[in-house]
Amino acid sequence: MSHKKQTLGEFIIENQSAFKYSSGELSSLLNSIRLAAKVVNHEVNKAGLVDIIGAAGDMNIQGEDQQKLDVYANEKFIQTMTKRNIVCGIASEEEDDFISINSQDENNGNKYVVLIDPLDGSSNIDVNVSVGTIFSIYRRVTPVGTPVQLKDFLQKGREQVAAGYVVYGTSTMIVYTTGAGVNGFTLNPAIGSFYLSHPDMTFPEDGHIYSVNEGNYIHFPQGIKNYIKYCQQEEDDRPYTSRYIGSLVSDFHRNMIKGGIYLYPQSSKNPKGKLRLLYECNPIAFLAEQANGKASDGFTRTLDVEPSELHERVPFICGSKNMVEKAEEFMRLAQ
Ligand code: AHM
Ligand code: MG
Repeated sequence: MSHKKQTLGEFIIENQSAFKYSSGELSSLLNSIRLAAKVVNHEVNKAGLVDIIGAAGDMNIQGEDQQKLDVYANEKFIQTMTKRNIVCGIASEEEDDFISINSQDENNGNKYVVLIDPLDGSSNIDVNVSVGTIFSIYRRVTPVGTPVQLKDFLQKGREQVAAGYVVYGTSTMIVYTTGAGVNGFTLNPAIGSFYLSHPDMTFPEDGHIYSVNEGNYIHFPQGIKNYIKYCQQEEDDRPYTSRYIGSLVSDFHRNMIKGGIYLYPQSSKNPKGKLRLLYECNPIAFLAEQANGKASDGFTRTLDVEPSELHERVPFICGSKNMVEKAEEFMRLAQ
């Protein structure tokens, strides 16, 4: 028996009324992300074929090599979102400062700001491993019709109205939340449409996978070292399985489906961790909580952290609720 699958476009429209501000603007914004995702997907898929991979020669603000596809994805998402009159500002992991849109136009009624990591895990591109796009959407806090300000972007993660990611994997998927659960849509490349393939995604409460860059082990805080040893112990349902792609979106996606924990802690090398609060941790934490999982820095809920700068980094622990709570317990005990 076959039945018609719902497309992402249909799903966005049907669920528009459940959104608390109940306007078509957020739907239109999600649709523009859907469109840019398809364009970027097309380019990512060709990465091995055309001369588009490799460092573009620029350094981003974090001092890392930018890959050409990062630049491409950054441009595509910014262009696509700017074209519709919904977004008043965009901050990107690849841009030093935020971009103000239509700031000279007093009649500009745009209410939303978007923070985006256009191509996360891009060091994986030249070895044909999955990468992702992560996005986070807020209502601006300054008056509509005025130029957007830094404080519109420096909101706590719990103020997000929507967040999601695109994973360019064996299949390309968009997974997002508007605060009413998490749904996943898979691209049918033959038709060019995303179909609802993973309705109501939830983390199993417990899991057997831990994802961490163990090469940094000696630099980790004692609580994390103890938790990793706990994962490896032969007791009860342990040892757990270690799985680390080094691409946050892919590691998170797998853990949400199978049950697991992702850790990028602070270390003596990176005292604040590596991941960015606004572009990576907050959107992923919002998705995690909406999927019955948890996210923290080991002590504080990620969504409650007060941001102080655009490119701020934080330690990040995220995944199945019981596993995150166990890791937090180890952090407390080692204090
Ligand atoms: P990026 O935004 O520069 O791509 O860095 C973020 C990525 C995450 O996707 C991934 O989980 C992490 O960096 C991997 O870092 P490491 O190689 O230090 O383990
Ligand atoms: Mg990133």
